[in-house]
Amino acid sequence: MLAGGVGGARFVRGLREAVRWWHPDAAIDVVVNTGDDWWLGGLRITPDLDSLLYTLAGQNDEQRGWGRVGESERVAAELQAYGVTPEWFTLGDLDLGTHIARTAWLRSGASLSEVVARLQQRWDLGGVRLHPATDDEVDTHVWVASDAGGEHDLHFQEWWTRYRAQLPALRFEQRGLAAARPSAGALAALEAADVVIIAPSNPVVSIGTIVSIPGMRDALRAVTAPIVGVSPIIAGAAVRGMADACLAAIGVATDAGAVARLYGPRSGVGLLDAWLVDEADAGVVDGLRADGIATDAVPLWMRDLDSAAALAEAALQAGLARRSAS
Ligand code: FO1
Repeated sequence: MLAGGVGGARFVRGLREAVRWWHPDAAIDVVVNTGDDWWLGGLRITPDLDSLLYTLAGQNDEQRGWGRVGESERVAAELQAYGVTPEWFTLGDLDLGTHIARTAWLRSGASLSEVVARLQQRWDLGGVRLHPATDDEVDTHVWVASDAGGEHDLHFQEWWTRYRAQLPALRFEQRGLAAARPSAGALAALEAADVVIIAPSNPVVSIGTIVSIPGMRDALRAVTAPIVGVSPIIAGAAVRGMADACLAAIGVATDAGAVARLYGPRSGVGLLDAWLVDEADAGVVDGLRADGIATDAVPLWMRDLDSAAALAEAALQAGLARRSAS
């Protein structure tokens, strides 16, 4: 799987359940977006990797959608009193344990992939292996208009958590992208895959960032496995997060068909062999099929573990059907 944070975490939890029930000898590798990552208070924060780690470990705060369950904020209050962290970005006490461990290992020379492997050794993720899309630092910055005319850039986290993506984004910039390369774990996972699933994550700043890493698109197009995507848009609205604000920034409609065309058919220069939309978007199916993307309309809402598992199994079956077809 390719995945971002919260949408990706729910889907992976469903996929793990589907694998437990119907494919018990299968393994799950997740290539995770690292574009949301940033340095704060001298610590390297990796939100999407942590969303997946905590969710799969059963340690996530389901209500807030990020961070640890049972969290406290004693240290955060001190950090904010010193002005080391802004009031719009909170590092909880338990969460800080993860950031301090990660930063200590990075400073001792470990790669982000090694850090992720060590972090997940502590928890039982039920057979799921997490891989940062790249071990290189590639922070997403968002360019917005300045009050006095002109434009300036914000780190993605400020745009996302301080401004809730309400400042119109002129463009996104993955800083450091040119020098980045896919992680070895990500490439190995793609090569070994029977099916590659693109999770219903943010198509611009999560999936888009993963695919924009030099070499990643070619690696994806070269896999022998079928690639099936799950729409992050249902009936013209983003399921979670602010995918609509991100799509608007790149001039793509907030529409299940438009996102499939953004990814593109693999028979062209794109990534998709198959695409799943919600039944509410059944109207886009014929057009996408005509464009070479095998599309089906299935229930896309992940309300609970069972519905997430059913969706994940539908994605697996859509992929496997393409494998026999190709
Ligand atoms: N999101 C917020 O809306 N407010 C926060 O204070 C906040 C803190 C935070 C700390 C660590 C972390 O891993 C994630 C955190 N997030 C917070 C969520 C984060 O912005 C999102 O998970 C992703 O960046 C969006 O995919």
